[in-house]
Amino acid sequence: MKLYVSGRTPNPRRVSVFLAEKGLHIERVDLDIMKEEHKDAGFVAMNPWQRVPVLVLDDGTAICESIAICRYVEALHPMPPLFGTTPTSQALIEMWNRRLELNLLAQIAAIFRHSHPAMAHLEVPQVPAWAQANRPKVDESLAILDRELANREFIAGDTYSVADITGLIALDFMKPVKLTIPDGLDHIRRWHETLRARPSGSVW
Ligand SMILES: N[C@@H](CCC(=O)N[C@@H](CS)C(=O)NCC(=O)O)C(=O)O
Repeated sequence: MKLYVSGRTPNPRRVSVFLAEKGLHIERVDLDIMKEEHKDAGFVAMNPWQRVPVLVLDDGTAICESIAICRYVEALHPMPPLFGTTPTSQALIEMWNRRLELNLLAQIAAIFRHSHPAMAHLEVPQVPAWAQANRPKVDESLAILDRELANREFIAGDTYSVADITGLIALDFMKPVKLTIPDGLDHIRRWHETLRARPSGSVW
C-alpha cells in the first residue's frame, strides 16, 4: 500500500493527521506538484483529476479523495473511531465534516489558488476576483463555527473526530493565505489550540 502526497499541502495532511490519530504508518510517495509531477501519465491514470492524496492498494486499486482514504483506513482499523459509532454521531460527524469542507476549507483554498502567483500554472484560469469574493465567506463561516463551539469541546460533539481534522487543516491553511481569526472568536481560537496541542496536530 502506498500513499501519494505532496510536501506541505493541506489535503494529504488530512490523511497524515488521521493516520497519526490511529497510530498507523503507510509508505509515502512524495510528488512535487509545483514541478507538476502529478501530471505524468502514470499518476493521471490513477487520478484523472490530478490531485493528491491517492492511496494505492497492493492490488493496484487507487482510492482518491482524502475522506474516502480515511474511511478505508477506519474500516480496517476501527479504533479509535473517528467517524462516529452510533447513527447520530456518524451523521453529525458527516454533517460537520462536509460543512467544514464546503464552507471553510474550500473558501480558503480558493483564496490561495486564485491569488497566489505560484498557483497560476495549476489553477487555470486564475481569477483574482474569485479569491476576493471568498474572503468574507471565510469570516462568515468562522463566526458561525465560533457560536457552535461555545457549548462543546469538538465540532461534532464531545469527542474528537475526522471533522476536527478538517477544521484543523482549514485553520492552519489560513496562515499561508495571510488570513487571521478575527478578534472576539475565542471559541474557535480555543478549539484550534486544542487540536494543535494533540500529538497529531503538528503532523504533515
Ligand atoms: N477533494 C480532494 C482535494 C485534493 C486536492 O485539492 N489536492 C491538492 C493538494 S492539497 C492537489 O493535489 N493539487 C494539485 C493541483 O492543484 O494541480 C481531497 O479531499 O482529496
